[in-house]
Amino acid sequence: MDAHRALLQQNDPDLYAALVGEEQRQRSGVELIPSENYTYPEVLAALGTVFTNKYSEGYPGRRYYGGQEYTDVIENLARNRACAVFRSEHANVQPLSGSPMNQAAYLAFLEPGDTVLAMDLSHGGHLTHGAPVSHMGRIFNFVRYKTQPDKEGRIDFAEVRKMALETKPKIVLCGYTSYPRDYDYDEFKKIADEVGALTMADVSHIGGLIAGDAMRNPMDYGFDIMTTTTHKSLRGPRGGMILCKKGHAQAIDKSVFPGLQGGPHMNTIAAVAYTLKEAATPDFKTYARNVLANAKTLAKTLMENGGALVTGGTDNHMMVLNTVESVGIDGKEAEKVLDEVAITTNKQIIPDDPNPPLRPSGIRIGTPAATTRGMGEAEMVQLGRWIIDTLQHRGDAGYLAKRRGEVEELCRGFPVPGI
Ligand code: DSN
Repeated sequence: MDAHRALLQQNDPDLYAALVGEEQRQRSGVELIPSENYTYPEVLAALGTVFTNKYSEGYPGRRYYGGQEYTDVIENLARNRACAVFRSEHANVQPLSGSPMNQAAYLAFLEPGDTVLAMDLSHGGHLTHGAPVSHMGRIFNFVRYKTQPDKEGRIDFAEVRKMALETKPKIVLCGYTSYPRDYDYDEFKKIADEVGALTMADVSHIGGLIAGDAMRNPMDYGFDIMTTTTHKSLRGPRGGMILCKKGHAQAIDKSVFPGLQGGPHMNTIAAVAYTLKEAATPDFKTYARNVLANAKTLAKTLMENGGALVTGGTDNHMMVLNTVESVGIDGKEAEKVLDEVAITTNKQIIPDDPNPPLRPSGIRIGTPAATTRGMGEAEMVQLGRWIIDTLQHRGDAGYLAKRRGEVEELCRGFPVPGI
């Protein structure tokens, strides 16, 4: 690695300077974007291996190019470990990332115009769950269920069932990027069974928390398909995977390749295999539990200090702070003020947000990355107070500079793995 870095430094100083700057940024600030994490040094090593040189269209034992004796080894390791960690009958580890992963899953079972029942974007769903601006939203007929403000932001399953009976979806889809609660997968399964639909869960955000047995696993509830990215709470390289029942294996594999993608990124698959080895350890279970404990403490501290959280708290790794209600500024401004003190969050729409997506009413905050650094509940109390206090002191340059110093001082006590 050191020799490779030295070459980069020598042969492309501009690129190298940006790399060093990014390392310094990641080390000196607190990463609270819920979908981000710090991966293992071994993953960084695997990503930089000669597996990046290899074309491997097809699957182990059935490739279109020669020279696959080692790529087959790593893809089988990744597939077998994924099945064990997620208690799944089949795994496809080739999706390049989250969007192609979900596209391949839909295209395995749907014809253009078919209906999918999915969660509304502003209520926590994802762009690839049929938002009108996504290509999937143009090809398939997505019908969107919402959370209920008068039920503390939870899903109203009577309403989901009514929509399913009316629209007869081929897939009932659950999964979220900004819903701070767990799901009742049994309820989704019952509704899907009643209308003869497949069940699909996109657990990208909580894949690591499921792997670490800290949250419910849709596969335990008889779900047909489960998708997850590999770089969020799972702490792996940027990628995606599809888990499914054996009966769907052929359709899923054909849909990923040759249906949607060409050559898989074998260096990423090597890194995924390593990630899943880590995910099966007792240490990873402790990590997953700590992510949730940290989120609960951070949420409680924010609320005790005047923060208004969507749904009034969290059951997972993230929370959505309504900044308009809490401190009278929109999420864009809040994100920027926190950036100034080296606390990284992201602006976030809230359910039925009256404001536009680039100037929404809140920010999203999560604990996977800070927990990877070893931060615990004491640090969460500190960060929760600092977040509200900083937002209240926006515009006070002296205050912000002092706070940035305090955040950087805190970070020095918690090294980033791999840097
Ligand atoms: N961009 C991811 C997130 O932040 O949740 C989802 O695609």
